[in-house]
Amino acid sequence: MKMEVKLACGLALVLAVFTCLANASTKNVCPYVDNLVSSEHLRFFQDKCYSFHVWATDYRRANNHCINLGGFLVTVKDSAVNDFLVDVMERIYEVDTAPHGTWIGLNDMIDEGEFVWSDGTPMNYSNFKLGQGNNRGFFSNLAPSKRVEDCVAIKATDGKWYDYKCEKSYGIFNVEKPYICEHRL
Ligand SMILES: [Ca+2]
Repeated sequence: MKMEVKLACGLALVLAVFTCLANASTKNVCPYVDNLVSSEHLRFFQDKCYSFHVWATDYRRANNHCINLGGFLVTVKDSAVNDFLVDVMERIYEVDTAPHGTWIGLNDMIDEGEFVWSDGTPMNYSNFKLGQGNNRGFFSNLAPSKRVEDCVAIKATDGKWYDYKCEKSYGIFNVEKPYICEHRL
């Protein structure tokens, strides 16, 4: 073998090792999350991992589960993430299992009308359905205090956001929803 060929081979090997090390340090692998239906429910996108949970519960329980898994309810900071979530939801959620949306980590529990994400950041990108986020529920005959809607869900059918009551109370349905956790690597 000629010296030039040996050098070229050696250089290629060094580059391969460096490429391998660089990929390993990128850590584009989702953490292990128990109780998922299948690996399809754990997806990597950009620099984050997302776990899609099909079991329906209220907002606080959903967020607490995400925190217990080392993450929090998903933040949707731009349309690329919104599109990604809808794409996965269309594949893994039957329409009948999430007709009233899937919890995302957005709420205005502390200050009405001031929506904040579960990581504490303010809402700079919004994708509410026209007229949603208005704190008013379907049951407009209820007393104002019972109409409060402070937690937000996304629907796979249109990719839009809707505000709902965070927890179940008398006369209120559909507050138990599937949810998506975000895991920063
Ligand atoms: Ca509200």
